[in-house]
Amino acid sequence: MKNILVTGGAGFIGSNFINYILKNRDDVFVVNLDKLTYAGNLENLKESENKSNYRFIKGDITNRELVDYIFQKYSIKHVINFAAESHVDRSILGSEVFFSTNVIGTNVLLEASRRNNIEKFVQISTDEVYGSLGAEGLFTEQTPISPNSPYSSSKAAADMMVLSFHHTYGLPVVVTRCSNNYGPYQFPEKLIPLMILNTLNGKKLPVYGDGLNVRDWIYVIDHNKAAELVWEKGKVGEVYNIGASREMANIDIVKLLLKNLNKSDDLIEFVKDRPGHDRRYAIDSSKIQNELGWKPEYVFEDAMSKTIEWYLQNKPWWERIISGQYQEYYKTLYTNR
Ligand code: NAD
Ligand code: TDX
Repeated sequence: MKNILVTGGAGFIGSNFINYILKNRDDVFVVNLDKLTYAGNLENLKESENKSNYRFIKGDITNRELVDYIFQKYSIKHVINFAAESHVDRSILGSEVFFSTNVIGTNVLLEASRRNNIEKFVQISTDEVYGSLGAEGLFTEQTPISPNSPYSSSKAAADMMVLSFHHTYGLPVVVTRCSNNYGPYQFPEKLIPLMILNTLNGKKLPVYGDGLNVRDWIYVIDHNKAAELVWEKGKVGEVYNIGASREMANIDIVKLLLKNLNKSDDLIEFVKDRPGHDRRYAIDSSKIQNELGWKPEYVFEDAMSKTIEWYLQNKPWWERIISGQYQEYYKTLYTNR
């Protein structure tokens, strides 16, 4: 059995990771440590919550005593750190919690990992640490770190710290830097679910600036399969970029969603730009493809249709987010046991 601590496993990517790994393998024991911030939703994990090789612990990765207790109680030998404050717009409104969770929290996990002789520490980072591209070029692992937002600078600081723990202490770490994800269970503050829900609710779709900022989109399961591979096969001390080579301007994503939902472009409203808005992200993922044999499996058009369909079929899931009821699910779940 591999005892893994998955942090932030009630968020979008972490919950998809846990559901995916528990469905596909029986050699893992997963402890999910999540603070259940506004972005954490235990309803994402309904298919996993009763499995015997899964435990949920509500708690903060900055809590040293709790983290130490978990490492010891569950003999943790692997850490996959998804926990983060993840929304750029929120980091612009207030950065403190981004540095607390993304930097201090990661430090707490690294120190506990060091004390407990772990076998692998996977830091789930982001392409945003590289800053912004012009019209040409791709981010490689050699691209200088040049973050532009409080969010991306907190993630960049964490990356540097994680790599330094390998250099200094020989801690077996790996860092992944993935592009923009889409799929089920994404919190409706991010572009794709926000635009789907606004369309379904007859609201305007706020496109920042000229709508020509470009993001490189990947289906969440492709990201999670890459993370699993990097965890098991990634060379310690290394960084792996993850991306599916599907660049799209924001306005084209929004128009695609409207077309799929049979609604007119009149719902689009151009609004004031995000301060410091990065213009373009695009990933060169040849390192993970050549060295670890990963490649994206999902075709963008199919996975995007599937994602839209998921939001259409799972209205109660997002209605409970809008009403705030999703935050009560934790109590229901744990008082019934
Ligand atoms: P998310 O905001 O949906 O989920 C984050 C989770 O972390 C939530 O469940 C939240 O409750 C938990 N959390 C926050 N602070 C915590 C703390 N102090 N202690 C314990 N748990 C805490 O984020 P996401 O989109 O799933 O992203 C997951 C990771 O992937 C992040 O590290 C993010 O930087 C990275 N990433 C995201 C994307 C993307 O497109 N969403 C792309 C590349 C990398
Ligand atoms: O209402 C909106 N209107 C709009 O035009 C929102 C929410 C976003 N946008 C634009 C801003 C970006 O150019 O859409 C693009 C995507 O925005 P987000 O969904 O906020 O994602 P982004 O800022 O690109 O960051 C995401 O990808 C990298 C994740 O939130 C990060 O956690 C990840 O590291």
